Amino acid sequence: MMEWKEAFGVLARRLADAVVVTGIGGQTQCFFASQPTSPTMYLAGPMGLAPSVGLGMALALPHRRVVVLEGDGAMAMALGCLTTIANRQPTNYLLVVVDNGTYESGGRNPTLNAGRTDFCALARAAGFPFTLQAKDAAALTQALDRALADPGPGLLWVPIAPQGSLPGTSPFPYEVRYEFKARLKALEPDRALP
Ligand SMILES: Cc1ncc(C[n+]2csc(CCOP(=O)(O)OP(=O)(O)O)c2C)c(N)n1
Ligand SMILES: [Mg+2]
Repeated sequence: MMEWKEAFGVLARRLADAVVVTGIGGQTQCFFASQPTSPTMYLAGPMGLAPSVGLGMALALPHRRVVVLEGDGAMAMALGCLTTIANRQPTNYLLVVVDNGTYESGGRNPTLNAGRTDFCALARAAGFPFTLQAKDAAALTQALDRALADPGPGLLWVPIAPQGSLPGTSPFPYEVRYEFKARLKALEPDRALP
């Protein structure tokens, strides 16, 4: 099974031109630790919000790929958002579900759905036009190439090994906004940002 460093290393490299939203827990910590250069909205606080925050970004920035990294536990907590995303059909939207089978950052208990939920089938049933699964680094690279080119919304399911221990550092929330804006401005110097 893929280790988090491998999976998040591929994600950080491949998502340089995308706008990224990370869900609380392993996603925010592991992506931050992988030193991405993308404009990234690192979320903290309630679980389950990242896919919906990403939907708003995708609708506001239709010319740019928006990629959401969400954990299996948080995804299971807010499954209804799949139907809203499918209903709006943002072609620039990709939802990556990082599935370590645990609430790693919440005490390492197994997720309520561990090993039994097919996230791709859920997304297809909700109305996502494509879904992919990647179990190793080569498959993840290939899947991202396709997912960043094909019209979405897409869902990419990435099973990884439980981290055992997380990097432990998240960016300060008030810094996230300024850094996000600065990086987006660097990608799009001519665009007026609010
Ligand atoms: C609504 C809500 N319930 C509980 C928590 C506490 N909590 C923070 S992260 C987390 C686990 C998240 O699990 P998952 O989405 O699978 O991410 P992982 O940490 O495994 O990468 C929990 C229980 C929270 N932040 N919000
Ligand atoms: Mg998890």
